[in-house]
Amino acid sequence: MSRRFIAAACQLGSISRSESRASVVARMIALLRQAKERGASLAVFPEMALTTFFPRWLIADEEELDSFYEKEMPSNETAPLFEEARRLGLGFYLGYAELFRDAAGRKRRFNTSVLVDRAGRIVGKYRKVHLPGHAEYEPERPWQHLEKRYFEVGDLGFPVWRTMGGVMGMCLCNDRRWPETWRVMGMKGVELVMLGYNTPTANSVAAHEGAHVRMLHNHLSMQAGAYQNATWAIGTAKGGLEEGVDMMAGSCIVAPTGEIVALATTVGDEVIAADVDLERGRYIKETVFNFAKHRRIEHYGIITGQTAATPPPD
Ligand code: CDT
Repeated sequence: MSRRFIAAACQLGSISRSESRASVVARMIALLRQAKERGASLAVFPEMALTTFFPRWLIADEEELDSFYEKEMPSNETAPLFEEARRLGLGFYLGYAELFRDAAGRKRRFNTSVLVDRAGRIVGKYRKVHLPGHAEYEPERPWQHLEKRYFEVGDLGFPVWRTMGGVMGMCLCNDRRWPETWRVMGMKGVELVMLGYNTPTANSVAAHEGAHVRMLHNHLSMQAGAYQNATWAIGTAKGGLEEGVDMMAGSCIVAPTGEIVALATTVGDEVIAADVDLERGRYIKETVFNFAKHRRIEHYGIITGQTAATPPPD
């Protein structure tokens, strides 16, 4: 299978609370077709791509809460997306809220993404590890970020998959800010990391943090993660004014050199594409980030041994 192909980020504009899955899926199919016209064979959709970003609300009614989760993938509502991607010969990454009952009958909820190959088969699943926000309602916030309430911490680690010509990895939104996310996949030889995000343009608990700085952090995280692990990265946003909250767009495709090679210019539904050569990171993996040669694991134990930082006493 070719190690060089065109990949697309399929950014979505805002999704209202009342928008149906059918309507969102129709928008996504339109984006897939545009990606195909651009020559793409891989498309990356946002985190929780099928609904509005519901963790911004405290939702007390369980039936209503459950309505934001997918109980199967594909489902009747998402099957047309899978069918169209297969017809077009496009693999894709899709983020969604996952709900299932385990063997003990307990409801399990994860913030999940799947990787679908060009034949329409799900070849990989990832469940978000770094859940941002809080678990209890916080009245001082202009909007909530209740991911810690609505999801369990992912239980699948950071797997990679050899598929579609390369070593593919996934993560979700806040994961991109953590170097550990990238390095664990880097240690598995990842060549392309796909991720979707839902990020407000304002910091709800630190109003002084400007939108430009937040966009800088968005790109900085992906560019550093890509370069330091010599991998491609595709980050796809859900942007625009969604239920009164302005969501950052800025979807991008980052080369293993850390350079942004494609960047969204709108905050709405938009396809960006780039020529992805999976060989491009090889010289970095063999030189400056030749892990076998240069990593000094005898000094890294603290990274997995503790969570909080412990500065020396005054
Ligand atoms: N969805 C997601 O992970 N968003 C976060 C916003 C953090 S604000 C509590 C992000 O890191 O972009």
